[in-house]
Amino acid sequence: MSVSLVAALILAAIAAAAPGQTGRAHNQAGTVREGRINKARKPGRGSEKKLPESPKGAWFEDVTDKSGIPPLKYSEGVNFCCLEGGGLPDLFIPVVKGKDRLFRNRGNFRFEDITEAAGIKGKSGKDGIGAVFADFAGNGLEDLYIVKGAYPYGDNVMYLRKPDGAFRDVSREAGVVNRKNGISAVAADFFGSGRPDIFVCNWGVNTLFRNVSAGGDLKFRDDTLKAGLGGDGRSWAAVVADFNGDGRPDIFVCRGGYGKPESPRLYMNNGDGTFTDRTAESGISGIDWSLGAVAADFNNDGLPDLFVTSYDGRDRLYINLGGGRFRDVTKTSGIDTGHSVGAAAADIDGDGLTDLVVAQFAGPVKVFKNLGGGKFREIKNSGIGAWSRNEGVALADVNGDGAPDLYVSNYDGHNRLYRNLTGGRRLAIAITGARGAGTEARLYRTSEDKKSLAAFQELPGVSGFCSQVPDEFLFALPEKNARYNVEITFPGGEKKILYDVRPGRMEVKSPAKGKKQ
Ligand SMILES: [Ca+2]
Ligand SMILES: [Ca+2]
Ligand SMILES: [Ca+2]
Ligand SMILES: [Ca+2]
Repeated sequence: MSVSLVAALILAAIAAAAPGQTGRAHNQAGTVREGRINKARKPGRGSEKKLPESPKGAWFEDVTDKSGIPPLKYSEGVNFCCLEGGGLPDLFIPVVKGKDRLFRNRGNFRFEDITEAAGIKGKSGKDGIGAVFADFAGNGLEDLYIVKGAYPYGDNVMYLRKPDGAFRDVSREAGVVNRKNGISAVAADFFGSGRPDIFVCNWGVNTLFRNVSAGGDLKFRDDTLKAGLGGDGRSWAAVVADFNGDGRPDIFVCRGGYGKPESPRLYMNNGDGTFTDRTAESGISGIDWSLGAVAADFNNDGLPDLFVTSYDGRDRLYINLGGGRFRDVTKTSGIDTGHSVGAAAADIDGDGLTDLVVAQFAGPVKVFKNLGGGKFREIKNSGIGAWSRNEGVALADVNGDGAPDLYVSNYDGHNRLYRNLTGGRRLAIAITGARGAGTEARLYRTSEDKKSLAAFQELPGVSGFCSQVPDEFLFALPEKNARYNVEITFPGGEKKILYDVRPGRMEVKSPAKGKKQ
């Protein structure tokens, strides 16, 4: 089935799911007016006389129009990545039925389109949906893998980044063309080799590419069947986290489609090159069609929890109980979204608790403040425009002040960049080097002889729907008089401890070598 057909099906779902959807919009005076979302509105910002302006107390301010990022119709995923490892996050947007775009972050929320200069070529008739950056070659530069799931099936593209900044197409030499109907990919060092591997979500059998690169050349081996990941179905997106706390990155896969209910799947990493499907005993159930997921520790107990979007029903929040088991707490959580695509999690308001952004296709993007104890409250004056048909979302510190900013991808061209207005005492730690995804950080609050876990984060590589966040930890340090230490654990088990951290932004390099393959 083609991507165009996917889009058509999604649009049909909207017509059925969201009649009379209402929303909020803000006029220039900053007052709020209620209104009906005009689903027939044409994309493009040229017709927008009044820009959305955030009301007093809003969490976000729309900074799109000075950002240099144009309206991009048919964009779905969004990838934030620091192309040189450190620095401010750059932005890549795969565009379905269009040309993929790469934007360089020039600071102060301004981006420059460097697609052509970087050598990124959109192949006509081949649509990009999901993509993933990772330092596959291990030389400190981020390479790029784009999944092309169009009809007829496109060839996936692997770009190796050269020291002069240009990307070179090495898809065939690297062995990752993968001519299947792919949707997205996630990169992580699954086997502790020191080099990121790739898991591709396809409509059909998924693909695991093991990174067997040597020297400066990229080389991957299809280990799907050997790894036990050969199940059939329709997969959309995957997230990686160590869900059972054994130090090895596991895979959660979102699946399903019209007329064919398919449960998402949780694959636990056995540590010997294989995975085992543990969905049945995990307690994750009740979703027939999941599109996106975000793994984040919502209750600060050191275990990654899961928020899963459902395209044909209510989204779900699962709290990790340990040992690979989860509890569905959706009903008591205060999160009321559904028919959604993307999601993103970070401590947006800096109070020490991880908040949630949900991109509904049938309605607006909603922001939920984490109140603790598994409860959330919707932030009504989030500052986010009221458009529906939202796709991927990602939270990243675009301006380097430590507070997570937001990008929303929208199928109708209302893609927007939002600046975080909440302020507060923030610590950003960018992880450079080849081993970002799967790296964990524990923030401890210390006083006299006591040490308590204040927050836990694991770099997910990709999150939500076909989207990627940079390899950066964004912590709040809410108590001015407290002392905070950060313990960073890299894939493979090496640790670094940062004592008495202060607000600001810093870079930490991941150890270069991993286990022998
Ligand atoms: Ca694990
Ligand atoms: Ca947790
Ligand atoms: Ca918060
Ligand atoms: Ca920021």
